[in-house]
Amino acid sequence: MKQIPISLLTLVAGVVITLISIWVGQNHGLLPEQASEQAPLVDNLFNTMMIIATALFLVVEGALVAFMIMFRKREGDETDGEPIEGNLPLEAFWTAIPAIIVIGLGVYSVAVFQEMGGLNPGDHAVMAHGSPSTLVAQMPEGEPIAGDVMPLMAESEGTSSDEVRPYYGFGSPDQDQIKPADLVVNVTGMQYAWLFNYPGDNITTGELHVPVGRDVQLNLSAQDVIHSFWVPQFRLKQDAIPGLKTELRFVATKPGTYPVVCTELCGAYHGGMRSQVVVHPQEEFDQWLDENRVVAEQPVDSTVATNPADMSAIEFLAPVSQAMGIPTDALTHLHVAHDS
Ligand SMILES: [Cu+2]
Repeated sequence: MKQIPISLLTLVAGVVITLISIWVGQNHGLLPEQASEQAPLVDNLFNTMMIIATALFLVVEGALVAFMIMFRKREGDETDGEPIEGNLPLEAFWTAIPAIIVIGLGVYSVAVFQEMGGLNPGDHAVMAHGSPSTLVAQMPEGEPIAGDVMPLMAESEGTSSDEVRPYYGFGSPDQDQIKPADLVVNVTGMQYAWLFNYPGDNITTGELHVPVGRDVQLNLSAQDVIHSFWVPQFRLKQDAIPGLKTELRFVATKPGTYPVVCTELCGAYHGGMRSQVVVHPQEEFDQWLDENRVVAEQPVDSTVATNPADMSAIEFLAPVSQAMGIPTDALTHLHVAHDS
């Protein structure tokens, strides 16, 4: 052991730690599957941080264990320890290394953020003229959901679609060639549900359906408090804020069903504010659109459920009792007996 120079040991340890760290960084298995074009950008950043964290852990814990063994109390040694105090080069070294790592990761994460369009708020507010996103303000007046759910959005929209509005976009894959998205969906967060509206097709659903491989733009708004739209498999998250329009763009890469989670503590039942995003192959998505267009075209009266709380017991039970062969008189009796 004494014959091997310490610098050589350090070199070997450095190489081994580097190899282990790189392996751990690629094989940690902590992330869910990647299902969007944006996911690899986030994962590469996360993996880089895992590599650095593993290396730091091994160096710090390794030094601790190695020094415990190397400088342990030998048998018969009753002398005091050496009075070592301060080492400026060493302190400068262990301050500089973390500083460089933190600055490097900061620059890298901003680069990822920019690549996803996070640093370009307002850019395509002007470009939106004539694109599907301007349809947001043009939802039919008579459509029951639109009027109730998006009053703030309608206000901020104004009359001209050319004006630059505060508009926070995220996830737009190509900021240099801003083009309208293939599919625009209006997403409304409310306590405690997500509502998805397809403005072009007059469809409103409780779960998001999108085609695979297409550029999807979500226009987010909130009805009551701040919510946050998150799909872990897409690695994308965007706040839904009352009075402010936000946007999330993504390209889903894998057909499947993924969870939509609200990540802003928005009230008592926040934990239940979950939905799904279903990524379809294109033909299947077209079929889904067709089926739901048919439903949307039904008269409003027949599709909207009545609220049983507004009905008397007789009104509520009458259709059922007829089907079961119970005379209506019996119901009247029940009603009176209940009231007295
Ligand atoms: Cu919420």
